[in-house]
Amino acid sequence: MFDLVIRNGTVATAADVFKADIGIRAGRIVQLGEGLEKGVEEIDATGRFVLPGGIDSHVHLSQPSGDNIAMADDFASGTLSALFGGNTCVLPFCLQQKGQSLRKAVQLYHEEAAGKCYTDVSFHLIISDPTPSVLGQELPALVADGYTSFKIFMTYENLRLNDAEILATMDAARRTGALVMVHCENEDAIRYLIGRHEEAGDVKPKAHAMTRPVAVEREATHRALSLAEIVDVPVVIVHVSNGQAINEIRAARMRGQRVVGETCPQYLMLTADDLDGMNWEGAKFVCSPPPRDKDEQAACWLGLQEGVFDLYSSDHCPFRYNDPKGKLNPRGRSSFRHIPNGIPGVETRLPILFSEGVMKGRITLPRFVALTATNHARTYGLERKGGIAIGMDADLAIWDPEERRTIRHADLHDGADYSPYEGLEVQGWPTTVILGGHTMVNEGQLVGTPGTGRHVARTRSQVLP
Ligand code: DUC
Ligand code: ZN
Ligand code: ZN
Repeated sequence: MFDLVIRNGTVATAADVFKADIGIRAGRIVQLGEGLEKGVEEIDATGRFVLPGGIDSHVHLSQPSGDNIAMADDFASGTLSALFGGNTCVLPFCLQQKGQSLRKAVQLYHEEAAGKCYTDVSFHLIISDPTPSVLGQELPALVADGYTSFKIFMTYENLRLNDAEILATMDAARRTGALVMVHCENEDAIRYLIGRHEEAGDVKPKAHAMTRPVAVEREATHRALSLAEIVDVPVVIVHVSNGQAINEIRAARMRGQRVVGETCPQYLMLTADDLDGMNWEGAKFVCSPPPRDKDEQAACWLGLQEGVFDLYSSDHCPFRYNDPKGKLNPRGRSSFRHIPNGIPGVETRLPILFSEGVMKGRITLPRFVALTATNHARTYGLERKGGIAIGMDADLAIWDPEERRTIRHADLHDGADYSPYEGLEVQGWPTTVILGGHTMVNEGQLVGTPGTGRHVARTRSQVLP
């Protein structure tokens, strides 16, 4: 007897598409085949696709974001939104504040997440203060405990590392077997351009994009890849927005480097012109790197098709728009510099790629699964996740490829008050979502409870030698 059987669906993995029933017991997939015997619970997936639950390996939840600014999602609303968007696991960041111990930061995030999650979660670290004790003692211990990846920044005054610090941090990753993710933008170049725009009195949201042009990202991408080559360590280049940065990744790979590229929906769907809205509405699209133009969108699509990108993540980093602690905070109303950086998107990530990618014939269904689940599991060491096979966790999303929706924030579940994709028409939506064998969303209705999702310790990245 199975706990749950999903019948008559079209199953897709990163390798194949096939018809099969799925038998689930004790939270795992235990049988694939035709005409499976009865389950305590049964789901008829006729006419539906059964896919591995989405894994979004780049989200920000409950992250401190500066004085009097509040992120719009905590672990409850953020993972609920992820769940309704077809995800069963998200990887948020655990931010080390300057002077703070990494271990302490991890503890605080665990306290913040406990009992609230609707999907599984697994923390990346953010290292902002790479002292000898952080790199020599705390990091190796945390990696051994399953926090096997961390992000570093080349921008933001209180987060950026200089080249010496980047080298030391990459070297620590090499020694401990952690995977480094790099935010590539040149802080000094941005500061210079901000000064020029402010002098000229240009402080509107669009100036955010103008002060972070492609060259800012290309230079930093080149430098990050060069430093990784010197240390001899693989890296993830996160949230890549344009063709020149893509070419840097291609060139590094041609030299034999191991590089994982990540892009996000905003670089496929938005442009810098979106930051130009009336009444400061452009603030809704302020994120870093900024959206570019149609040609750069095309370059990012090509990157997804040809394999420069292994990862497609949301970079969900939500702030409310009409809120004194959000985009329209008092200082944010006066200059682009003070508009909090980031946009929501954890719930719309998968429907956008399914509709614009699979339904429009740009990518195949197996490529969709690879980009949205399987590669995230392999890159970040999530065992038993990201696939449909015997022994894997029963983390599944059942998609109706016929369902047409117009994206409206009113229908989404995050804590923001807008969607950057308001009005976008999509075809295909995840209607039923299963986490560890528990039906969490059934035909669009929430049936699961908070706390069903747990923190998952990770093993070494498969990208590492
Ligand atoms: N980088 C991110 O990855 N997310 C939001 C803001 C940023 O700069
Ligand atoms: Zn970043
Ligand atoms: Zn991010």
